[in-house]
Amino acid sequence: MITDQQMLERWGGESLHVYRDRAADAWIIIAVHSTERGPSAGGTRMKAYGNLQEAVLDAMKLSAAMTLKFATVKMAWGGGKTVVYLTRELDPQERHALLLRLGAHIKNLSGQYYAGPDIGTTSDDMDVLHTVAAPYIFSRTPATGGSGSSSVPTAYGVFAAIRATCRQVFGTGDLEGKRILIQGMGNVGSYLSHLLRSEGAYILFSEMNAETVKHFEDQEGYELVSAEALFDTDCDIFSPCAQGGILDASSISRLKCRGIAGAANNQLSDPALHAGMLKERGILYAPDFVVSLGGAMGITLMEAERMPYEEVIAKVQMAIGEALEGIFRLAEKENCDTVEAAYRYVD
Ligand code: PPY
Repeated sequence: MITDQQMLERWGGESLHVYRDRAADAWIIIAVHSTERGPSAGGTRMKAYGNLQEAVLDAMKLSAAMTLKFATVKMAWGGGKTVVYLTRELDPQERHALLLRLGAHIKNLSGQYYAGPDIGTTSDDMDVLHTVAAPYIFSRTPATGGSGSSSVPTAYGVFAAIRATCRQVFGTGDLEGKRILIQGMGNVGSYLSHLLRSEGAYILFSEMNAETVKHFEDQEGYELVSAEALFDTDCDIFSPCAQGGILDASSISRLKCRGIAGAANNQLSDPALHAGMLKERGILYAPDFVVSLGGAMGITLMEAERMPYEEVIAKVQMAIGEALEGIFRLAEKENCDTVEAAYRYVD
């Protein structure tokens, strides 16, 4: 058992705000990891957790990942994240009222933290938050002047990361005939699959939602991989684009891929330990906080810097490709795993 003090010290963040929301039987956690480079920013995750500790830990880990994302591309932002831990189903009015109360908490932080959407929230929810927490809300709907979902810049970033990973593993970034296994065909996974296919890649996918499975099997002709077979399937690149924490000693021992590059946050259960295991198995791991930073970069460039969309997409791909190239080179030179190399690269 580690103490709360040890937990907070290991996290290394600045402030952790935990609010009890009695009306919705929910907990709101806002983790401000760093404001050293600039205000903190990060999405709003709304979902059920097993208990409060799990929810708080998730907010802490996700906010730390945001700091790394912005630092990798030297942007003047820091890491923050909101977790709304739901303990029961809410009807639409209750959910709306909860969002307004969350907005008041964000407003109270006076610009230390800027929010956007994440798992469980949408641009429509950002419109609601904006009514009470302007100007600290990103990714509103285009109808109200926002940049909408960040899934497309995120997908372009993952696409660039897969190319950079292939270049390192196979000596060429040519994706023709490469077998890419995507876990999770949500907004990012599905957009990514189209980018990859247009370059001649062969797409395998795993997905929980039956309707989505049917669409991608029947309409797109992708190869379905069952959840049980996910880690045992032969592929060139495995791209986790669903939940975090999927890579541990057991799954890593089964993998039959040459590289990993996906959008999910915090893919390694224990980054220091599991990055080493992947290295030993000869699997090139593109650190998730680099692969997935296209969303954060896209949102802040479009909304805070008003950069045109096409320029943002080009910049996201360039920045992620360059960062991974630098990280892979550093890992080779220092004979360390890629997560360690990424921390050194960011420093
Ligand atoms: C993420 O990349 O995980 C994010 O949360 C993206 C983001 C960045 C800035 C504001 C809101 C969301």
